[in-house]
Amino acid sequence: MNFRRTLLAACAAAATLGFAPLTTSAQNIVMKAADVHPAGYPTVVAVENMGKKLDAATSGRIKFQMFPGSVLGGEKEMIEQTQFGAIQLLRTSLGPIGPVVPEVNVFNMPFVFRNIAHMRAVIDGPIGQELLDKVSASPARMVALAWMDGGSRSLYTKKPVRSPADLKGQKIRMMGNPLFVDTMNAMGGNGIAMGYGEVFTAIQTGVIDGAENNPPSLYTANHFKAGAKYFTQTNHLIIPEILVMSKVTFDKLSPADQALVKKTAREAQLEQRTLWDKAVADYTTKLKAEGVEFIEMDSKPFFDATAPVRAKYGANFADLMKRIEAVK
Ligand code: GTR
Repeated sequence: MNFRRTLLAACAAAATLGFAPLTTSAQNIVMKAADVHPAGYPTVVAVENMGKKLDAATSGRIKFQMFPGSVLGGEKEMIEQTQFGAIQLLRTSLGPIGPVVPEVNVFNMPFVFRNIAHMRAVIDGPIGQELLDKVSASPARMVALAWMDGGSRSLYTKKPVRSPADLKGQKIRMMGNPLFVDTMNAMGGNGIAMGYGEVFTAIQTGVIDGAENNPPSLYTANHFKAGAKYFTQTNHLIIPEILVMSKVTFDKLSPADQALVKKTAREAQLEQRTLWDKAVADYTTKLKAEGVEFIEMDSKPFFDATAPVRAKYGANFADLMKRIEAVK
């Protein structure tokens, strides 16, 4: 084996084991791409396809190696790893980005979007680009490449919930961001910040009474099997997902490769949307078949109850919120 082949083999082994990205003198890069969701999930598939496109367009100089299913940690830990370059590409909810880049919290507020179509119009337009740019310009050492769809989040609990009063005394898991804990407290429950990977056992053991998420997450994370059988369609949070690259990695790319990464990321944004719509429909059917009861109710009392949260956190975003509202 000559030196170059030995080096390549060593780098490939290191990449497989989850060490630094494979970088050779010829600038070949294998980027570790990470996601909390399992293989086959819309975000995972869209990022894998983006990797295939980059591989083809660069004759193999840039490749992705996907680490799905939280194998590299929870989102909080993966955001940290992305910041110092141990993970090169991360698809995460915008929720846990909020504590790192507070400017994005405008999208993390309860009922800030009227519906999914409104959220999509906002992220596809200038405001969406402005927020991506804010992440990239922040000291967080991440380059924001694209948005993805995380649908809308609703409550799932062991006992049925139809109104804020039904949430009294119920401990509900929220993503790690004080804004979400405040949201749940305003909605009538007790918000408990916890990592996604801990939710199943916490529901099963009664540490919490429920959580909130979209149907694909409820199904693939098996939380309904832990006892959360009532899905109350509050749609209280419509939080876009975000695709970020470690700035350490991005800065090493040539301007042409950077442009290619941005272009393919944007294509992944649109591809994921189609996969997402199908996943929501499919997993809703599957959840119903598993006996999960979907409760439709008037979400206005939850909207009204969360007004103080929008007032508190929205104070920093008054103009932006008006612009978001004006988007048709
Ligand atoms: C999902 C989202 C994940 C993660 C998870 C959670 O909807 O896609 O990125 O944030 O929710 O609740 O932690």
